[in-house]
Amino acid sequence: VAWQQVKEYTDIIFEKYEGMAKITINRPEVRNAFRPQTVDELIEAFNLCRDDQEVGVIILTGQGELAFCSGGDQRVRGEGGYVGTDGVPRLNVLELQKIIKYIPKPVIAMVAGYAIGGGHVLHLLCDLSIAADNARFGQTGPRVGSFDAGWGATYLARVVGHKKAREIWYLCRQYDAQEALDMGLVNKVVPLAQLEEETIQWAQEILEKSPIALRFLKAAFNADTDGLAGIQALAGDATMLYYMTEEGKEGKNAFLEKRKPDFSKFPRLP
Ligand code: 2NE
Repeated sequence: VAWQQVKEYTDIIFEKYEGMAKITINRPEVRNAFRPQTVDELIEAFNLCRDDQEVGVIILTGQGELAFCSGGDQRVRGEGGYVGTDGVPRLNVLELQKIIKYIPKPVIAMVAGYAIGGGHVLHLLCDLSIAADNARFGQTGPRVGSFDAGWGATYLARVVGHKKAREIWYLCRQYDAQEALDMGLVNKVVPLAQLEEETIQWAQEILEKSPIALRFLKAAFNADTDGLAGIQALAGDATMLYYMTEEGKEGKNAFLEKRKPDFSKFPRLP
C-alpha cells in the first residue's frame, strides 16, 4: 500500500491511503513510549481523521517490530503526571483514550511486539486488535507505581472478564499473542510478516460497509459500557440522522419561513 503522509509530526507518522488512515507512534528507541508531545500529536491526528470524510477506518500502530507502545515515558514522569516542554504535568493520554473510543469510525490496533502499560490500554480501547505472533501484552502499573483505574481496568474486565482482568493488573505478567487471542483480547494473530497485509484486509472489508450502520454500532457498544456519556454519543448520532430527514428539515424550514410546521405527511410507523 502506497501510504501518503498527511502531516509531518515529531513523535508520530500520520498517513492515509484509500479510506484508511494509519497513525504510527514513532519512538522506537523507547519501545514507542508516549510523552506529552506524542499524545498531543496523536490527539490532533485522530481529530483530523474524525473530520476527514474520506477516512473510514483508522489503524493505530507502533514503529518497528519490537513494540506497539510501552505506555507513558517514565523518564518524563514527574509529580502529578507526565511533564511536557511547558513544565505542566498532565495525564492527557486519558483524552486520547476518549477520542479512540468515541471517534465514530472503527479503529484497529495493529500490534507487533509489546503493548504494555498505558500502551496496552490504547490497544484495548481500539475497536479491533490484530496481533503479530511476536506480540506481548500486559499491564505494569502496580510494579512501576502507576495504575489506570478508568477504562484501563473496568473496560478490560468487560473484555476479558473480571477474574482475568484482576490477574492482569494484580500480577503484572506478560501474555503472548495466542494467550491474548484465547482470552478475547485480540481478534486475530498472524505471522509478523503478514501483520500489515492482514490489518489492511480487515480495514478494506470494513470500508465496504455502511458508514452510518458502523457509526451507530460503535455508539451502541459504547452506550452499553459508558452509561449516560455513552447514551449522549448515541443520541447525538440519532440527531445527526434526524437532521438528514425531510421530517427534521420541515421543523427548521418552518421556523426560518415563519410558518407553522406541517408534520402531517410524515408516517407514525409501528
Ligand atoms: C516494554 C518492555 C517490556 C520492553 O522490554 P525490552 O527488554 O524489549 O526493552 P528494554 O531494554 O526494556 O527497553 C528498551 C529501551 O526503551 C526504554 C528502556 O528504558 C530502554 O532504554 P535504554 O536502556 O536503551 O536507554 N523504555 C522502554 N519502555 C519505556 C517507557 N515506558 N518509558 C521510558 N523508556 C522506556 C520494557 O521496556 C518495559 O517494561 N517498559 C516499561 C513499561 C512500563 O512500565 N510502562 C509504563 C506503565 S504506566 C503507564 O503507561 C500509564 C499509566 O499506568 C496510567 C496513565 C498513563 C500511563
